[in-house]
Amino acid sequence: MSGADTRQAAAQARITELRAQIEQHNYRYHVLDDPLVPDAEFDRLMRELAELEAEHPELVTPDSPTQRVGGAPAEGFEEVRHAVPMLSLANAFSADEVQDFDRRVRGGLETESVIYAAEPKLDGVAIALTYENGRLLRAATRGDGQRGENVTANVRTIPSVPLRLRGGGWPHRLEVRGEIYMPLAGFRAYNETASAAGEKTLVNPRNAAAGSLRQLDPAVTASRPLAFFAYSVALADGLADSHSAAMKQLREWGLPVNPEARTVQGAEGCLAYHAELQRKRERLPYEIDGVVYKVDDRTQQDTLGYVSRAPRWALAHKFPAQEEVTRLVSIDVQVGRTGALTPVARLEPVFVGGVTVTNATLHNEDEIRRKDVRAGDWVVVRRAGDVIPEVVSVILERREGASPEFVMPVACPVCGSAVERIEGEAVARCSGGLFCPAQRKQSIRHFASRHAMDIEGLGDKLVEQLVDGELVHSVADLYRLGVEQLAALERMGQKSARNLVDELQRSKRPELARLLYALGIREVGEVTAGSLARHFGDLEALMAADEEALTAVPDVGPVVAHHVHAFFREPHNLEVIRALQQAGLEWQAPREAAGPGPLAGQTWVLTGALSMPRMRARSLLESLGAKVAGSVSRKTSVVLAGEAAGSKRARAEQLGVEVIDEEAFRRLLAEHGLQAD
Ligand code: 9MJ
Repeated sequence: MSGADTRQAAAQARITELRAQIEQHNYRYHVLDDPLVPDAEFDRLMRELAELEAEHPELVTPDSPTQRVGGAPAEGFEEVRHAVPMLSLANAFSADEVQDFDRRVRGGLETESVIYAAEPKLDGVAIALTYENGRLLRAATRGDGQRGENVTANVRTIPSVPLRLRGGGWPHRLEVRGEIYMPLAGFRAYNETASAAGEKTLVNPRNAAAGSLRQLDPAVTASRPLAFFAYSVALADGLADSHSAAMKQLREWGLPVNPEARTVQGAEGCLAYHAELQRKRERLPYEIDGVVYKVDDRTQQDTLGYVSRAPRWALAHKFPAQEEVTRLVSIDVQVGRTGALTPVARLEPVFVGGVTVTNATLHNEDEIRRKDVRAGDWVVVRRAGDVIPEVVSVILERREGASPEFVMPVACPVCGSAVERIEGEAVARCSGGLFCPAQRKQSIRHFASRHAMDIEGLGDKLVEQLVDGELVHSVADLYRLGVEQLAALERMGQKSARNLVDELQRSKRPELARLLYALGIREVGEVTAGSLARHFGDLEALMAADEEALTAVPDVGPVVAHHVHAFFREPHNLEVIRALQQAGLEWQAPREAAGPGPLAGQTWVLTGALSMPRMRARSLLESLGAKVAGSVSRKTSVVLAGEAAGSKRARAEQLGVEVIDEEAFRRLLAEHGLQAD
């Protein structure tokens, strides 16, 4: 063999090895969600392969991982006829409809109970992938179900779509169907970069996926963060005798399958799954608009067959829509705890996100301008999960004669004080401070709230009466309220008055961090309150600190330092603190100041979805003396793994680091007298 031949043979061997390694890493990352190596190592392998292929262009093959983006922009998309039509799904919106479906299925099969495969319903673009001898040959959109478009060049750029199947035993021709979608993190990151560069942003993840696939230049598609989940197999006689087994097989061949998929029994199992996914919805890394149930057994599917263009054996059970259209009656202005004026849309009642909504936030004046929202407009209202409903956009086509533009009032609508808007800030504020009854009411509500002083029984209506009736001017006055005084108020009886006075008594020994949070200092949330309490140990030291001393506290920057400093220079605030002391409040020094916490010396890592905010888990751990780190190493003491924990959990298990779930974490907190919620 000549020297050149030997070099080429060596290059070929290394190329084969690199491709296999890269494919393995892709599989671990996209299918198993459990990467073996850091991104940098993966990038290094890709670079080495690209360099070798550049030196030996004759060794490049179309299914090499370097060849995802290829060719010049196309003129248009060629039409593709689907050998097996791509069907749509029948929809259901209620439990009754799901029960009807199950009844029809059982009737059709003459059986008592049916096993269903249940999976999330992604809202993206349906796609058919054809593999021939394990190689991706073609990708086609659904189109009208009979004919779609050939978007192979674009789909090849999606990293989670394998160009070659893993393992073996696949049929000569395999057609896999599934959904192309844009994960939320990618959608947000893309928009952040685009908007910083002054480029057009993507409207929502669904449109983004559809628009990205319809690009004539595959390089543009490649720049969009798309992903793929497989959810059915066409043309696969004898592949597997159930849907769930077919999905398992696809996963082994390297196709990503949704990890939330389950098999369930009967309508009851379906409905429980629906409820579970609805709870999980906000924590999933992609948008879903419902769940899909499919009769799992293939023979049973064939028995049931099809009606018009949908299978009788499948049902899409949609979640309540998160966006609806209604009429905006008027725009009011609400005053918050810190005096922030928030424009609020009063709406004609509309059922959205599972509840009737009559008010939605418009955020601030600039947002109203940007969206050009006017009284009388038809607007799109969004309510997602527990998030406050908001006005997303105006349907300008439906505007009949425009109302005047909204202007922020120059005087506070509640107390009449001047409204100020600092240059460069989006928020306008009432300058009335605690003179303003609205600010007073909100600060009392905040003081009593669960994560602050946790005073039960001090609801909105009661606070309203206390402030309007001049019984309470500041939070300190709460501690002077007597049972008889409270019992005389509307909707209060002796018993609830007594309970509230007891609650107030009980709240007189708060931890310093809770009290700091309860005082409602601007920009001081629970975590910052915890840091301040630990750093200074007592209130007097904190009150005496200058801005420089404050910025020495972990997590405290100049803005927070400024607000904290200003708060303790305001005579009214000092008066309230003295009055609280006179009323008998004694705050407790933070645990660390009293000695090292029970978890001192431990390093914890949080991963996966927890039912409490991450920050809360973190501050609870810190209050017990633990440190919280971002990545798992041999030095990690414990990994707290929430739902859908992925690579960090795997790494911990690999290193033999203790992994606990949320339930165990809550038990540990309880042992140390802490409550998570
Ligand atoms: C979505 N969109 O997530 C199906 N789908 O099955 C799932 N769509 C489907 N299955 C047969 N999970 C036709 C459509």
